Amino acid sequence: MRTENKIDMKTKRKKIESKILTNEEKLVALRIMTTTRKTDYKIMNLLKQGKSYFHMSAAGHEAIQVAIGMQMDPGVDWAFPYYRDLAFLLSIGVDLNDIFLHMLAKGSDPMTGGRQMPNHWGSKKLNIPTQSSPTGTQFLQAVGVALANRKKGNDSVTYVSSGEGTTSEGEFYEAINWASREKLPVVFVIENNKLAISVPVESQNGGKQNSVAQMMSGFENLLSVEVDGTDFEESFTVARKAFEYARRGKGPVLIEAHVVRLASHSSSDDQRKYRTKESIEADLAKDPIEKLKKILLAENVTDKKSISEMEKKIDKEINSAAEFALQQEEPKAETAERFILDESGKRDRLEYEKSKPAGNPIVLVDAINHALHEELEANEKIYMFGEDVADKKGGVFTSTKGLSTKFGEERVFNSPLAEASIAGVSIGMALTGLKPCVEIQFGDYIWPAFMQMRDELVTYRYRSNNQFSAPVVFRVAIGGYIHGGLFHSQNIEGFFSHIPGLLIAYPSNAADAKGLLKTSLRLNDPVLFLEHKGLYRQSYASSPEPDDKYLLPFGKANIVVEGEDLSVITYGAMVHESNFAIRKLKEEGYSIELIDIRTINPLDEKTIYNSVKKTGKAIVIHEDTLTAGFGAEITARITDSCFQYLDGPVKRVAAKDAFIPYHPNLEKEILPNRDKIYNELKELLLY
Ligand SMILES: Cc1ncc(C[n+]2csc(CCOP(=O)(O)OP(=O)(O)O)c2C)c(N)n1
Repeated sequence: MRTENKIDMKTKRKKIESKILTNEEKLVALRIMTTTRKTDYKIMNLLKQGKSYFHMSAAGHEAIQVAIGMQMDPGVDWAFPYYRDLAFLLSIGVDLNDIFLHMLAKGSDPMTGGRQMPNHWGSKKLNIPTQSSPTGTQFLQAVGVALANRKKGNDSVTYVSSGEGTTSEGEFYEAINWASREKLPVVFVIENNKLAISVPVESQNGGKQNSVAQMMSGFENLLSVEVDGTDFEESFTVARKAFEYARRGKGPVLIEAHVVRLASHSSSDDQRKYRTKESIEADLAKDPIEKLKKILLAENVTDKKSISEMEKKIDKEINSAAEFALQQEEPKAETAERFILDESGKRDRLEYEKSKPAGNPIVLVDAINHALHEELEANEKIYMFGEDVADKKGGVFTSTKGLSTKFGEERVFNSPLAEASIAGVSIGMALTGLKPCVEIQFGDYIWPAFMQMRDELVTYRYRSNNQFSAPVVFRVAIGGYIHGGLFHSQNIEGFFSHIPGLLIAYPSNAADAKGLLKTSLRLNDPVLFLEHKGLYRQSYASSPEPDDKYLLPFGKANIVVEGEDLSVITYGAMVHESNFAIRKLKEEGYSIELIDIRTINPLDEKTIYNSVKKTGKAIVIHEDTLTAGFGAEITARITDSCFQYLDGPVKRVAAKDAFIPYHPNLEKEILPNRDKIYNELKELLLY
């Protein structure tokens, strides 16, 4: 249902340009703030009646939120509000019905379809990517959105908010750093209520007088300001200046709005357990709604009777929105697994293997480089960034050589040395419809990006009920045998294979690498593309180059060698090590089938099972450590599906459960190799 909360945009723009806040705007603000407070009360009542399970209140934060909302151009600007931002949402036109549908987790909840807890806001039409729960991940995505909009030539500002506790997260600094380095129009608003659940700001923040704004004052281009966020007029003035600064292209803004927390942290919390009565009462005396009412009465902008009439009207609107939502259907159980991946069918519609790789022999790293050249040429939405990827270096392994020279540094550029930034910014860019392809220089250093990948990248489609998605391609150099221990040799697929919603490729040769990377760049899902450093220039991993149309499907294994006695299931560098062992055993009269799975998600179970049913024996081989490696998964599935065909135990060969040391004598002890594989194969053959 429509409310009168939203101010007419044309009027709003005109008024903002004039310097004076009008009485009409002040009354609209009071109305939205009151609607917010009363909505919070209503939801708390529904919770007490057992009709909802969770709630977080905006009480005490309303004034700054409405002041910000009034500067926004809804549907043009982008917003990453946080869980307390109900007043912000109402001020940019989110419908009360939608708020209640979301808070009651109904099937038609337009924000998450009942998939997330309440207070996880989102709106496709208002450019609000459905938020998640980790505090602080939103900052870098906001930077990514701002970067994408600048690259697209869109004149829009991105708003992002959090509480002051969240500014202790490293990604906050990374986001301010990136936004400042490129003068991006991002308005960061920190709603400082002096508490992060129970932790007071003094225990949180090392800035002068615990001020976030002062702490960040060293960044060039960043306009950093503090404001009494309980004072609507003051907040409006600061917010207007902030948006003007950002819209004029001067850079990002950080507003630290001092607010009060008038309720417990959430409905699961009781602040009386850790706050004094005096502190709670002191906050109540600063109630932003009471403050604004007092001013409007003193200025004769309104009177008590009109306020009371307004409140009654709001009560009616809220009750009718709640009633409407209560009558709607609950989410259907059969939808619980939908939208983990893209369901548009695009993956099936691509034309695969139209030709056979028949060009000049090419090494794996050059095949990757050529795939990137071809796809950047074919699709202007692709943007490529990471550490050292731009020329003249062109990547520490030269996989991106020549790309920035050919396509310009607008499309291929160096990121700051910060993996969470690479991930978060790429996700933000993808949310706007661009297709980022990013490089993580070494798999060993992907971990700062892990939160963004596990909780953000892969959950966007699911958590927004298919409204937003982030189909970023992460190229990552991984693997040992290159004198890189301890920290340039890790395999990471075991960790990532556990994540739903992430496609994973791990090619073993140049042609597969080119075909799979080109496919990755055309899919609507996020992809982890693993590149083995030891294979980059290895002659036995080279192959005739496929042409520019060549796409390889995910989920199609390659039978490298056909055989009858035993099935070897492997991928990456182990395809070659296994093949050396298999050739030796062939000379001894054994016939062994070698399967390169090529992609970890999806896994081509059919090819594996057909092979095992034929040979009756299976061994799974990978370079990653043994315990909970991906081999354990393949082994379990074979046991599950082929048990009656097996003539022996399903065996595994993998790295020892250790770190990968530097010296070759030590490394050899830990990693699998052709000799170890030979011995294991022989043992299983003789079983
Ligand atoms: C990364 C992460 N760590 C911990 C939490 C649990 N958590 C949720 S809200 C919160 C406090 C946030 O405080 P602040 O940023 O000051 O915002 P406020 O709730 O006070 O508005 C915590 C610790 C979380 N959601 N995400």
